Amino acid sequence: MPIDATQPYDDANIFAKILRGDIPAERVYENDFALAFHDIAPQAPVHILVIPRGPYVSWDDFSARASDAEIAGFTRAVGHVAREHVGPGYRLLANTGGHGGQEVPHLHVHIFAGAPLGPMLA
Ligand code: DGP
Repeated sequence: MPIDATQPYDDANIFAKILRGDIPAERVYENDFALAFHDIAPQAPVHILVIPRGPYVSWDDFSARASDAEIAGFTRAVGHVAREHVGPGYRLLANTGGHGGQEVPHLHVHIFAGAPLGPMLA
């Protein structure tokens, strides 16, 4: 069920539980500000999610409230995964809010790769 991305952050969400280590995830990379792990229901041969460690619902929330260090650390984590774990070529996607189809209310960037991905929107 898509979420309302304007809601306050709720740390009961599944990605907050992964960050706390309450539930497992197949971790790919982490730094001080971000964590990358495999999506539980991959939609491409390689499907990795990158999330900030901080409590942000969406990209607009993150860009408004996060520190420069958090933004840099998160962006560098996406780049690291793109360089080291996928290729040749990849797609980044951040579903946001109800119209964007976001289901987990913690900012996440999908990285799809591992095969030609076809057109963006069906
Ligand atoms: P979105 O629709 O953009 O909010 O995508 C949420 C993604 O999160 C979806 O592709 C499936 C993935 N996901 C949901 N629950 C879990 C989980 O418990 N573990 C992992 N690794 N991925 C999950």
